[in-house]
Amino acid sequence: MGIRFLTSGESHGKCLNAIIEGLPAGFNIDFEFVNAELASRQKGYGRGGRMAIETDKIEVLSGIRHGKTIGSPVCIQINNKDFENWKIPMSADVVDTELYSEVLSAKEITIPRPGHADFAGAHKYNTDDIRNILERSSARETATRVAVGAIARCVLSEFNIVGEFEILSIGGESDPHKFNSKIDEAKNAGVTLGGEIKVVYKNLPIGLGSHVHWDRRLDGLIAQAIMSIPAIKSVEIGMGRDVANFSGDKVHDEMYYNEKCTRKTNNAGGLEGGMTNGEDLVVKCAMKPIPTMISPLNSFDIKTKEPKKAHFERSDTCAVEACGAVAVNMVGIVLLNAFLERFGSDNMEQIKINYEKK
Ligand code: EPS
Repeated sequence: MGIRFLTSGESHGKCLNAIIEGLPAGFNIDFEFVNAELASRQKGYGRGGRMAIETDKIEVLSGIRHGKTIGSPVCIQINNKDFENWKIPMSADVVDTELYSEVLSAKEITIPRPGHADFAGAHKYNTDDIRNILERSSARETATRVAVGAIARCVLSEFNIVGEFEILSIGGESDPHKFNSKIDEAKNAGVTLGGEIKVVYKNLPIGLGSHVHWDRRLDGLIAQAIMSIPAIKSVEIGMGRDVANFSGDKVHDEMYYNEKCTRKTNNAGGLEGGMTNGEDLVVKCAMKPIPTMISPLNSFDIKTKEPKKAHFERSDTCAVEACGAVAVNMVGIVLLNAFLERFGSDNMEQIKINYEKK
């Protein structure tokens, strides 16, 4: 069995947490690496004011002794520094609604943003205060996923498996030198921009995942993990949707034997039959523009039903770079699970023995 994890926390609550179960005993967690990944999620031109407030870092609450895992569930925490400014509106305790009526009504939201979880979430959870939905649907939650993914990658790195991401385009512009001016233009217009991201993992052993069952196919598992990232609207493996436009001889990667299997192309993106084939894993995804905009779209008040402009709250003009950091770490979680399924054990020594026999 691989790892499973749950996250908790609201965007402006006290903290974000994750409990990770199933990590093998006896590997070092590289805290510097984990915190560097968290910092990478905070970066990028076009991020809003919140990132100037936060310095995301993990605090380990359990499951690690002297820097090493011991097989226990690992509980981590990332504090929200901004909570200082939200103590009353985000209080877990009952608050005096008369005394604090001004601050509470200032934080109440009744106009959903098209493209966000606001409308469906308020309906589903039976509330007319969209704050209850926004706080958890905020992409701030992805900080915990980055931390979990970075911990997963500490195991993978012991086997030389490394991942990275690259931004392919922002707002339709694919020249990196023009990204910042594109973002400036959007910011001046009060709108937001999405973009395309590529994630690549190297040195994967052959045969992670399986062809035998739908829910063991690695491409399916990767697609689920990527699509679960807020604002992602599509995911592609290797050549992606272009496979529909060429004949088979232009799509499949011819094979040669030269001490090992080699290929001139990697259109399959490292996956055949739902399994790694020894080539680099290549995953691409598209992020939509963030729905929270200074120039808001038409919407309506869910209490009064009157037409109104959508709610605006501090936001980012562009968070594609942050999304890249989330994507590379989400793929890391899926790969660790596939790796543990193939070579797994409760402890690192045994995993290394199993791996050597591969
Ligand atoms: C985010 C924190 C949020 C936003 C962004 C992502 O901070 P705040 O809401 O305090 O400004 O910057 O989230 C959204 C725009 C969104 O719609 O969810 C973060 O840490 O990534």
